[in-house]
Amino acid sequence: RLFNVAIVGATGAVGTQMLEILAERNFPVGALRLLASERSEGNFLEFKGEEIMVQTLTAESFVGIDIALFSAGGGISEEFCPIAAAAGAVCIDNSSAWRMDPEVPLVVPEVNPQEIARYVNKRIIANPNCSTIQMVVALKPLHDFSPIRRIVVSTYQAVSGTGQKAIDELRIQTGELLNGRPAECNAYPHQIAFNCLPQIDVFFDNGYTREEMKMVNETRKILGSDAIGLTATAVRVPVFYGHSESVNVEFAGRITVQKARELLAAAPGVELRDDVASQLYPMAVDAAGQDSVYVGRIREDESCAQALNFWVVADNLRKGAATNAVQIAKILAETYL
Ligand code: A2P
Ligand code: 11C
Repeated sequence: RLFNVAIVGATGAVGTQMLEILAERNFPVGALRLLASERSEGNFLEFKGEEIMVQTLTAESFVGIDIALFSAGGGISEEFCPIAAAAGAVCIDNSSAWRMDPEVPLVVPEVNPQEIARYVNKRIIANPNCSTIQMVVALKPLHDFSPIRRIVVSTYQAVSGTGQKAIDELRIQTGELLNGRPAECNAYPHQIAFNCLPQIDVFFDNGYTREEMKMVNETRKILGSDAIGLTATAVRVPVFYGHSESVNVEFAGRITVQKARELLAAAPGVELRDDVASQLYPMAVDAAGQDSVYVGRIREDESCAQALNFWVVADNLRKGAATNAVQIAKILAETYL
């Protein structure tokens, strides 16, 4: 059976990846509707060699649609997911709008695919934040072996997480600064080229950013445990594609480095890159364009008997967003629709 698919935000950094991944994975697409703002009306995007016209998103856009993939920001998802659901579509939403709604499943297929069944509540399935997805894919096999007590994570996040305008800004600022001209800042409050910004999204009253609190709350929901302690520092770095993370994790029992390597080597969606003798470890430049979550630099925390350190990297637009959404769509289509 073929499924009629809509992509909301089809022209964006994640939307274009969704289109590519649907084609790469040969998703059984019937009709394909590409939706964006009226600025893009009439532009064409390619799908499997065919040019498809982008249409303006309206309340009528979802008639006849089976699966709607959303990635046009939280405000659009908040307004249009219920409209799409009422029209009969199941929404897979990449924004943060619905993630913490108790009736909406928050799904990473390698971790909690069974949650997809709960799409029936609101006909919405939430795709987690990119930095959360790659971390939980790596944590899941370890957590199954010995439950996690506490996580301390620091992120090094690519500008593509912000969207196309930030990708352009890093490129332009780099060129301007190398040519001795001043950098103009629009996407971020400060220069991002040749810099690191310890701020991703807005600050809350507790001094943490929204990105940091997403990692805390989403990780607990996906792993199904409010007992996990978690603290995060999220940093934007001048990298185009691929988020990197330093993760320190304490377990209920000891996990040796060898055991962690064994568990991760066998885990779905994970590729182990851990051989310091040959300077092999995960890097953003290698993860870009790939769908795996890369793990390396696994070490026992010498200051804490039951804790490990590791480094985890993934393409934030692919496994962190579009690939995860298409994986959910595939399970939904094959099992539930
Ligand atoms: P458009 O290209 O027409 O502005 P990114 O994350 O790369 O910034 O992409 C955001 C995506 O969300 C784009 O596809 C953008 O379309 C889309 N978008 C932004 N605002 C709206 C809107 N009001 N209605 C529909 N789509 C929108
Ligand atoms: C970033 N993680 O890298 C963000 C982008 O909640 O889906 C994705 C925001 C989200 O800036």
